[in-house]
Amino acid sequence: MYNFDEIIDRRNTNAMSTDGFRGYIFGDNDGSMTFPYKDEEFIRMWVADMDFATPQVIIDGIKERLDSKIFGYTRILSDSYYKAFVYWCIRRYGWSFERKHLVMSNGIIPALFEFVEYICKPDEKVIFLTPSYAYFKYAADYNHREAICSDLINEKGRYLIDFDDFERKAADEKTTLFILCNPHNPTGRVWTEEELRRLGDICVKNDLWIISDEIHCDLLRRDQKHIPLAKVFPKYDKLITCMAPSKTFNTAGLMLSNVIIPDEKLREIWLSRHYNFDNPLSVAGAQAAYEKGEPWLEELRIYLDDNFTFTKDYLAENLPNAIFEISEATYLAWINVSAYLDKNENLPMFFAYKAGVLLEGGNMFVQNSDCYIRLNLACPRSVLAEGLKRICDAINAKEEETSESETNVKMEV
Ligand code: LCS
Repeated sequence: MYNFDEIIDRRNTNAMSTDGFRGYIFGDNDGSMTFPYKDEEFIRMWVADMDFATPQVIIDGIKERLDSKIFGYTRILSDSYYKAFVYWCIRRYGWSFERKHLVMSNGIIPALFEFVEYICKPDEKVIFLTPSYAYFKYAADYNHREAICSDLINEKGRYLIDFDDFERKAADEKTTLFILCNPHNPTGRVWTEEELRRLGDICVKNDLWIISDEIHCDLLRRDQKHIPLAKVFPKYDKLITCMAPSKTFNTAGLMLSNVIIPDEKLREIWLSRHYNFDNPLSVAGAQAAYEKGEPWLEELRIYLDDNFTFTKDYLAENLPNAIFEISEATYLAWINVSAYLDKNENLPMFFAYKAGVLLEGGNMFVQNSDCYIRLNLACPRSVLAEGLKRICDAINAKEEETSESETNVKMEV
């Protein structure tokens, strides 16, 4: 019913994906870097938004709001947004929360930056699991709090939590905040109830605050089930949940995220210090998404599942020594290319120059991520096919070069 194969030109819309990659990936803020590809020739598999059209029901919701003609200061004051979102959570996750616990933010990242300041004293530390979405670390860095990493263990492509390591680090009395990515970016893990319970028990025992960043929770493979951490620990008030329509419905630019703060004191700090206004178009779009976006989402998930299968098959045939398991959640593929590329290789640079593909990888994910590339699969299949072909061709060409030069050296000897 929905056309996920449609190619939509995003240039001239100020899209990060098409026009912002130089600064974000390569730190090239004045556009002086040159590549063997024109900007429009790149296959873009980097920033975590989608190349699919936002569902029409959202666009219609925004249009309807446009018709009311005035866009003055706005804050979610009526019950209707809460109802739309809480019913979404009840339907999909069997979980609900009180209306007064819900506050809004112009994004989860700005909320993380604020929470680290509100929660941690200057000498206190923030812990998270690595590899990690780098902004977890930036939230600590920005506030001059120490970041503590607990490396996940990779068991043949499936990531597991090193509970002994996590427990030891959580027991440090200066560690006061755990930021959990549930489900996990970049590995794509959907944490099981048992894993969540073990993690949560360690936090409760050590009296840690927890932020459960659940921004990817709607984007699961179809055989998976998301469990909000707050559903497992309904009585633990030091647990903040973040969710958003932005990843789910491709509306990151509308900048509206849900933050659920059960603790009254922290909520009061938030309400007194946060800039508590919302964009009226974003509110209209988000409400329409939660009320009417589900059929679109279910079709999207089928398309994404197929993109993952396509990727798995393509890599098995063309890059057999890459280690890759289909992500349980997100539209992001996390691939180990250590059989082909050296740990000192700058991966985004290699693939931009040699393949004309924009991707993220290596130390962009804090640590425990050497030789990994992350591919955004939320694109039409024809684009995905071209991106994978270019990636595999670039690696295989490098392999041939290396073996040729090895043969030459042997012959010279
Ligand atoms: N939290 C996680 C775990 C994310 O992956 C992202 C976006 C955000 C928060 C951003 O939330 P916002 O402030 O937009 O509400 N992830 C991105 C990524 O991996 N690449 O580009 C964006």
